[in-house]
Amino acid sequence: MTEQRCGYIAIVGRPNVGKSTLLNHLLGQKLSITSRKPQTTRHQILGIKTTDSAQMLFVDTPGIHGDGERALNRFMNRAAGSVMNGVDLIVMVVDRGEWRDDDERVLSGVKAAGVPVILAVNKVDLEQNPNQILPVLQSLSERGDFAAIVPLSALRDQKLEVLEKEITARLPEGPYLFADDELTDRSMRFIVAEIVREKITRQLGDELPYATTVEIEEYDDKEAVVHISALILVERKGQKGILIGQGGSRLRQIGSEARQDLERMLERKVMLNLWVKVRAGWADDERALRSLGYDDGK
Ligand SMILES: Nc1nc2c(ncn2[C@@H]2O[C@H](COP(=O)(O)OP(=O)(O)OP(=O)(O)O)[C@@H](O)[C@H]2O)c(=O)[nH]1
Ligand SMILES: [Mg+2]
Repeated sequence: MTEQRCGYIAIVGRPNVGKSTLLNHLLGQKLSITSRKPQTTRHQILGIKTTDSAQMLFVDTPGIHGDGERALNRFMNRAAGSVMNGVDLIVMVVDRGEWRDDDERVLSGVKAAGVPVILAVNKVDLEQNPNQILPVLQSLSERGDFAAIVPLSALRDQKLEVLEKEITARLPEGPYLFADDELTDRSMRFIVAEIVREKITRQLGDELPYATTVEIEEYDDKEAVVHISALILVERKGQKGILIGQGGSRLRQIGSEARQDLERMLERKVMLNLWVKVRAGWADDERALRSLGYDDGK
């Protein structure tokens, strides 16, 4: 019998490099929300992948970035930073296209963590000329002491098995910590709130998603139909208007897309009620953030 391995792996990187996409594609199931916009992920999310030889406990994190003025941004940076302490391995995700100051910032946090680091060079599917990849990998290898460097495409499922092999080889030997059918430690309420936020992020203009958070007021799955009420908090009255849209059309669209995802996930009919409320300053007040379920690992 082969020895079983089990350990925690932090997925870190600057915003928008594809961390959550990588997690979902490694799991073969959507767990963490994604979008074209940077700073989509706000919370740590545990995704569990169990095979015959290993249990990989992946922690997706918010993108680390230099602009930490608002309490929400500070929370997100701290949440990502604190994850790196206490994991067995780090997968640092970068975009094959460019190295930015924020990558440098991530790298210094990663080095301080003192565990092996695998560099995942993502979005290689966007490279027209395959000959361009080699020099990119060469220059990345000079930036740090990486246990392995794996060029891949999370979105197109390319070379994910190579990454998985590199990860498994570096996990400590030990018994599995979760049942083999468990996907996450997050509650369904949390996942519902995230799915609603994903639809808002994907549908609305650049500024609005950052001013928005979602709170689940009711989650009742005792009947055949799952009843869910979600409250969308925004910061200003004008934002409420944009979110609701002409005659309620925008909110209906968001609700209908979220409901379809949820019905697929739960394999049940879902009744989803969405409400919008103005709560000024929710993103600036650390106490308010904690009461909304934001956790920075402190
Ligand atoms: N072409 C291409 N696009 C990708 C790939 N991986 C991710 N993307 C896209 O990149 C964008 C950002 O992906 P996310 O997974 O949300 O990125 P993230 O690093 O989690 O971002 P934050 O949570 O905001 O830090 C989305 O539009 C993805 O579809 C890839 O391998 N190839
Ligand atoms: Mg993300």
